[in-house]
Amino acid sequence: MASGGPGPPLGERLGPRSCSGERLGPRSCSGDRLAPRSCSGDRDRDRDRDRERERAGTRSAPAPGRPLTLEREVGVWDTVLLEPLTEQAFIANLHQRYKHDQIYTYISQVLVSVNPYKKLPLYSSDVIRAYRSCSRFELPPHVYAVAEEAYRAVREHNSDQCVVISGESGAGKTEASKLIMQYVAAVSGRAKEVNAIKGQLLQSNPVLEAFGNAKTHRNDNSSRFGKYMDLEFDFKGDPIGGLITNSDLLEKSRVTAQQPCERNFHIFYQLLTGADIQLLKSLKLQRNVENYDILKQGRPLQYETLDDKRDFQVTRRAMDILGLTPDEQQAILRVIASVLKLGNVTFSPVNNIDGSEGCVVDNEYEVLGTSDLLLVSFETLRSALTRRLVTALASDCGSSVACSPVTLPSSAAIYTDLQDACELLHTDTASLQASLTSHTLDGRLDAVTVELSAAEACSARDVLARALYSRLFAWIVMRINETIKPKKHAKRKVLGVLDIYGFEVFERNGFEQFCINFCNEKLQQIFIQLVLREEQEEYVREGIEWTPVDYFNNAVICDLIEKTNQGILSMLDDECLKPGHGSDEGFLSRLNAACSNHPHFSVISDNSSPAHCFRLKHYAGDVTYDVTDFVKKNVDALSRDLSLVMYRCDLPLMKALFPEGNPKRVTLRRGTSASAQFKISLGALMKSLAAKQPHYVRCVKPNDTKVANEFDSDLVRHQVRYLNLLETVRVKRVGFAFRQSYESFLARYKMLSLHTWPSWCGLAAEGVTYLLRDLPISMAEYAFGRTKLFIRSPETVYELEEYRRDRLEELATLIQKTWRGWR
Ligand code: AOV
Ligand code: MG
Repeated sequence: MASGGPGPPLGERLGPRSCSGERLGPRSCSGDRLAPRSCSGDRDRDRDRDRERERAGTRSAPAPGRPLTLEREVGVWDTVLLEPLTEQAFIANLHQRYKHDQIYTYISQVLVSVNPYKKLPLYSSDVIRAYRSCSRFELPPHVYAVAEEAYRAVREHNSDQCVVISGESGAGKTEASKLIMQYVAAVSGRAKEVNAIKGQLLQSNPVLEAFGNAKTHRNDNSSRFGKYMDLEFDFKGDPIGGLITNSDLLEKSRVTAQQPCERNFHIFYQLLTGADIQLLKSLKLQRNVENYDILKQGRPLQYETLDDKRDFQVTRRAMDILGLTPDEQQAILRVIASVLKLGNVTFSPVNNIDGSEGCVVDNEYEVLGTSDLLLVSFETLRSALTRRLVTALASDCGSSVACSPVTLPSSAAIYTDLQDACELLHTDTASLQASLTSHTLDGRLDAVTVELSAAEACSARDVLARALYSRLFAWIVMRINETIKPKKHAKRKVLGVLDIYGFEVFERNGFEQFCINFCNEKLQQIFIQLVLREEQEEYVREGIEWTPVDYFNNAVICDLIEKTNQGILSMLDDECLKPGHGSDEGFLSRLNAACSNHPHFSVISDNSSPAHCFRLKHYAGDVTYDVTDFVKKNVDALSRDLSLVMYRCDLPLMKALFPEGNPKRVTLRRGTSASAQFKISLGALMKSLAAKQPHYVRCVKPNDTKVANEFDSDLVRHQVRYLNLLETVRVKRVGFAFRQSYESFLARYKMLSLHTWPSWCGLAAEGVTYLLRDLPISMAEYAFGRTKLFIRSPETVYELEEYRRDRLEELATLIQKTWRGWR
């Protein structure tokens, strides 16, 4: 196949386009239109001058109204132009720019963002205006430019887009995703109805952060769920609604356990600190955070960077804007309060009559003693007390002292957390107490009740608390979706924004880190597939001259984790299917036996780590996982008894949270395991991303201490390596910005040449050759593949679009004139 020529020297080229090859939006900064064959020579010269200045680290004069902060750029904006291209030079360039608060740098269409850990004057409405009116390469790199490009493609080319934001925990993904949403909200339509929709889309963030974010070691506002949000637009480019996919990816184990220096989800602290006394009273809560076991495992409980009191007001306001009624909000807070209360319930072992170990809810200890004293059965007394029917007891008591008010426990003394939880959920204490301390085993013919040990009851309590919280979170997402879903049934296009929890390594890494890091492996895989692999494969397929770029493909790690029947997740599920759900030790020995020879798996046999661990060599580094509780967390099964009790609660919300508790829907089938559900959700997410044209933001964390103005080169080097940034530069600097089949190209631009206008009857590739010859575009700018035309720089595409627009205007004027002449 013919090639468009050898191409300009590397330093002369502007970064090419993202991976999938769809069109990029045109428009010049000044708004001037260019006629074909007229001033393109001047434009080329201007562009070359700009590129020269850019390489030297200076810029052309800012456009009128362009904010001063954008003027003095340092280093190289687009590392495709970096010479020499070495890892050291790449990092030095990021560092130099970071020192001058220039946190954004391009690798062609990929944006690299270094977390500044301080407020920068980069996000004003002036800056938004500047990016609104200029094309990507006319202003310094910015997350707004990525947002603009994606939004423009939705609006002008009617194609679905997504922005994939990745990077490790604390690197700035969530902030970037919010900036993208803010940008789109600022530049899209302003009609009253549209503004209301935009308000709701933006207000979903504070609610989701309150319920889905928490303070961790690495980030004081760490997302503990994977969020993918589709913003939906009508044909004019006005937002008409959205859809949030939460994909069962909430780190629900945090509800009942947190590591030192970490906290539970923000909403708990917000509620206790920010609610007024009446609200607290109605929820049976006290203000003191210390009173709740599930909130005080991590310590300290308050942090300067978090203003729980203020944030509670923000959350409440956002819920109002999202149309959650006062009753719905009260129900949500009742569930939150019930989780807090449930977390305080403890159990003590007792011996059952048959000698086996059972347990009682701790306060019942007192009841047990009292029942002896009153010569009344424990069950009768407990049932009377929990139903507050103390006076009705008298007739049942065998002891004459029973009627004495001194010996009868006052209702205050037996006022337990369990009872509070039940009152909050509108259920009776006896049923919940029974289903926490015993378990019904369903045989084919009859059911047997088995008493649980104190440890088993604690576990049932935790499973219930996690189920309450995670199902509430899913319900809130569903409820927000109900509000933001497009009201019109018009044809719509979407811009998706993916902000998922980042890769993390702690001193102790459990099931949660394993899931989070697997999720990041999958995201890395999508990046590799679309940016590094497919792009290169396409050049080979199309016969374009090409020097392959090597990179590490993490598919091997994804396989190790998710391969059907042989992957780590399958082995975990197999272990959980064993009678009694198997054990962590059983799971580890399966793993060690099956994976010991895998290059990314290490059996831990030395003394450096505990024996119940295995190590994975992830794309982003080695992580040692402790298998303790893997099995339990994977099963995470809520007993049928608890589901039934929850479904029967009189709080209407509970029917929606525990539909499987409906006696009519009772099934003996095992539920899907946590890891299997996670895998399914991830698969769906990846499929949805792959169906859209992606834009990438790669976030980099400059230091581990979360402070401004500190650039730890070693830490950055590590991220540059695993994010494949240098490989991306290599692929992009010899690549092409744009590719399109000859047929589509001809259909769009045929009016630009008299050879092809109004129609072309020959081979499409031939028509394109004539068309390009008639345009003032350098041959070095394009190459002919087998089925597609490849164009090197986005600017050429912008120019083509401008030519097309001018030509269409000319044709429209001509038609009008002719029409008038006829009349
Ligand atoms: P993450 O989303 O990548 O971590 P965040 O977006 O929450 O990280 O950023 C962490 C913190 O860094 C924020 O709370 C801000 O204080 C600061 N930050 C990030 N980006 C900017 C910016 N552009 N300007 C100013 N400060 C910023 V995690 O959710 O933990 O993976 O699971
Ligand atoms: Mg985040």
